Formats: sequence, C-alpha cells, structure tokens
Amino acid sequence: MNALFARHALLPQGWCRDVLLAWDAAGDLTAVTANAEPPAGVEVAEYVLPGMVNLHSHAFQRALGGMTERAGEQADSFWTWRDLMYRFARQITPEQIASIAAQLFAECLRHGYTAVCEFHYLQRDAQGALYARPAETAEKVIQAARLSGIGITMLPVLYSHAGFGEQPLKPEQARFRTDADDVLHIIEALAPLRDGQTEVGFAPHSLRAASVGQIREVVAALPPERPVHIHIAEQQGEVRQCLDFSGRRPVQYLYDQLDVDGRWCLVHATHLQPDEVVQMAASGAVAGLCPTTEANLGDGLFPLAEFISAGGSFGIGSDSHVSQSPVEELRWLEYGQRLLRQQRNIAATPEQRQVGDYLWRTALQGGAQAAGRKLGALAPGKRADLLVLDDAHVNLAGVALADVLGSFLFCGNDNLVRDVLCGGQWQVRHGRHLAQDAIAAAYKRTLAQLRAL
Ligand code: NGQ
Ligand code: ZN
Repeated sequence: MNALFARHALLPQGWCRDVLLAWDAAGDLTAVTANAEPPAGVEVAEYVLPGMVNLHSHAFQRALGGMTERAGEQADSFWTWRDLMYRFARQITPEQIASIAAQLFAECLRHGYTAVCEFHYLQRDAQGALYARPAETAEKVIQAARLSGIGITMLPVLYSHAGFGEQPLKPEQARFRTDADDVLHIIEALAPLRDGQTEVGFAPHSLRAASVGQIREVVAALPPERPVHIHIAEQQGEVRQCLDFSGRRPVQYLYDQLDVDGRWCLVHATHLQPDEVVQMAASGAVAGLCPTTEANLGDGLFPLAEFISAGGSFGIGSDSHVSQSPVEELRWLEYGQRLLRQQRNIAATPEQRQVGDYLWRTALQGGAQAAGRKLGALAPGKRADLLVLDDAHVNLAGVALADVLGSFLFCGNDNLVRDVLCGGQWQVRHGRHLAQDAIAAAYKRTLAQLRAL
C-alpha cells in the first residue's frame, strides 16, 4: 500500500490529527482521511506538510552562486551582475546545464520544494545557432528534474530584443534568441514529455525582450490551460525605460495590451503604484516573489501588505538560487516587510493570524496556480507531494501545533525537512536525497570544467 499515517497533517482546512494519506502508482493522492486509525504496516510520521512550489528558477545560475559578491570599480547593480551572468552563460553545454539543474533540484527537494517552474532561456548553442533538436536544453533540464524526482513546469522563453522598442539583441544575448515560431516549435517538441510530473507553459522573458505582438501570437497558439510567466517591473531602470517607450509603467502597459488573468505569473513586480497593486490583485494573476534573489540583486521590496489587503495571490521562487530553501524565501519575504514598515507579523489576516501558516499555505496556493499542475494541497486528486518534518529536532520539542510552522520558518538554520515524497516517490530520507552523491559528483565535475574556462 502506498500510504503514510500522519499524527498531524496540514490539510486545506488546517492542521488535522491522525491523517491517513494514500496515493496510487501514478503519484496522485487517492484518499486523505482525518481521525483515522493507523493501519498495520503503514509508516507513521508526526508532522506532514504539502511540499512547496518553487515558481521561478533559472537553473544554470545555481553554479554562479557566491561568485558575484566582489565589489567592482564602479557601483555594482543588477545590470553589472547581469553582465557577469551573461559571460557565465556563454559557454555552458547542455550536459553541464543538466548536471547543474540536477544538483539544484536535489537541493530544492531536500529543503522542501517538490515542484519547480523553470524559466528557461538558454536555448541556443554558444555560437547562437539552434541545436539540431530545438528543445535540446529544455529536454536536458526536464531530464535533470526526472533524475532528482522533482515535478517541473518547463517554460520556454521568448527572447527577441535587448530593450523596449524591439532593440536588436547584443552579441552576449545570442544564446537566448527566440522568436514566436521558435518558441512554439520548442513547446511542441516538449509535448510528448508532459505527464503527471511535467507540464509545459510559456514565458515571454520581459516587456524588454519580447514585444506585445509576439506575446499575443504565442499566447493565442497555446492551449488555454497552460501557464504564462513574465518578468516585470523588477528594476527602477526598467520602469523608466517602459515609461519612455510607452508612456506607461510596465504593469500598466501589460494590462493595457494583454488579457492578464489567473494563468499569468508576474515575476518580481517589485515596483508598483497603488493602482497597479489593485489591478494585479483583481486580475487573479500570481505575483512571483523571489526575496533572496531580489535582495541579492538590489531590486527593492514588493508591496506585500498592500497586495494582501487587495486580495492578491503570490508564490515564491528561488530564481538565481542564492538560496535553495523555501524557509529562507518566506522568512525574508516577511522580514523585508518588517524592516520596511517597522512592524511585526505582516503576512497574516484576521482569519489566519499565524504568520508561518499564512505564508506556507498562501505561497503554496499561488505556486500551484503558477505551475499549472495538480498541486497545492494534501487532497485526493492532487499530486502526492509532501514533507515530513524532523520531530526529533529540538526546535519542534514541545511546540504547540499552532507554532510548528512558525518554528519551521522563523527559528534557526537547521533544515527541519526530514523526508520528502514527490509524485508518490520518496526522494529524501533522513535529510538525504537518495541520489545526492551521484548528482553532486557530476556537478563537481561540471564546476571544475567551468572554472577552468
Ligand atoms: C534573468 N534575472 O533572466 O536571469 C534575469 C536577469 C534580465 C532576474 N531578473 C536578466 N532576476 O532581466 O534581463
Ligand atoms: Zn528570473
């Protein structure tokens, strides 16, 4: 029997006791029964949570982590970081992309992510030519997801321009170049890989890199349930360029030009005016927040309190992967707001006053929506994606049920995720990913190659 008995499980209605969870061979939950008796022979766990969705990833950037933290002659910024990232992206082979992604995904699982949305734009070879298989690198990332066991929403990126007004790409962006036809071919080539663990959506890189006409063309050709993700309003410079080009701020311009609804994920959306907060929230689009990367790159702070008040949906992503932990994303999401407002306990509502519970459950809802897969709850029909916390850890000793997520998210840096089931398969046991040694060995070989360049 594919089953687990949880003394305490976080279900859609909140923490429940004595929950029997069962799943089928396809990796879908078939029954979730509270107040059950533990059947003989079924493993018993103390605290079980649904796994988190990582809604924004550029997997290859994992290998750049820690390498960009040296001050230059002039003031460093998002844009100087981007130059370093481009230089790094120039030489990576599809095999290297796969080994970096596998390492990243194993780490993400170990820290409590069970799904990732890969915003994938390294699609051409180092000379800027399409590979013989146009979806070559996207397929490699999906293979890495399968090796690690994480669920994936692959988002092939439309990337045609260097800036607003269809500016020609720079030579260092040649590997990213796609037009609407290229992206549609890649999406089509990936169709046979769709399954319970794998979905394929679409990502116009940004309003800088893709024109409204191109975005319309791809969205019109895409099956209606597939997610659409875009970077938006991350940097003040980008907002100014958009104003110069269109007379509108990026979010205003996007909503003026396109039908933005719940299939959309607006990544970053850092710089918003009050009317944009309201418009975004009302549209049902998910705000894709990446607090550790946004801090690392000096982006700014998303107006979370206002967005929550307006009823907006949000999720979290690790983006450049300076962190691989949902704990760190959620903690910094809340801490940024505390520092900004000089208040405490911001991410909460009158109905859900526990900040840890509010953050985990709300970010999971938004992430599930952005992933376009059967995620977001321990409930029949959803994927069997769950975490078992380490109840032997001192941080959980004698803790009231209401404070379990508070301890998980806001106390210390030990990883309290002990076991991880993803798509009905155990991938992490006692804090170790089952394939982590082989995956790390391949990753180290890749790093040695890249550092030798
Ligand atoms: C990216 N990353 O595509 O990797 C971007 C930087 C850009 C973030 N926005 C490149 N965090 O936006 O042009
Ligand atoms: Zn990004």
